[in-house]
Amino acid sequence: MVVLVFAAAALSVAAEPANLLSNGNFEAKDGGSDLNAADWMESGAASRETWSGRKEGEFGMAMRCWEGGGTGEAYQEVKAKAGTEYTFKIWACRDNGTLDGEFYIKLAWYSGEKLLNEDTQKVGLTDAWTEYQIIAKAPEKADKVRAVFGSTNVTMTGKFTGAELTGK
Ligand SMILES: [Ca+2]
Ligand SMILES: [Ca+2]
Repeated sequence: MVVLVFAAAALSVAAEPANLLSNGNFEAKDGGSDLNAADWMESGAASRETWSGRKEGEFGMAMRCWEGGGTGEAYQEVKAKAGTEYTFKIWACRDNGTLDGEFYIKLAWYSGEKLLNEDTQKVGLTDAWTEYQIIAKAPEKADKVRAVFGSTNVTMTGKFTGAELTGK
């Protein structure tokens, strides 16, 4: 017992919880199109763009104001455990100017293919890169979580990268 406690303490400095998402930085593309990120599902305004990363030449996921009426979404699904608290973090910013519409991040809980519940947080992006997060507990019967971010009728393009989902 003493040995176990000691080992846990020694590890605690380095033991960041693992990121459950793959390709959270959107640097890998899916098949032939640069606009399509590996491991993520995109719709509407969402597009993988080289101008959407935090640094010049790095990819991120854009929610483009000129496509899909500024409404779009990207998500990735992973296994979840009921009762576990999950934190979904993502870096984001938007083009400068007057914004109509909304950006959001969301955790959607599933039992198999059945949607149980959604925890959604609006994020008021600015033109400075900022890390946003939502923390929510997986409800009873949940066995899958969908980490989602998106836009609804936005008039300014949003940029997202550095997605991370952890559970504890
Ligand atoms: Ca990136
Ligand atoms: Ca994709």
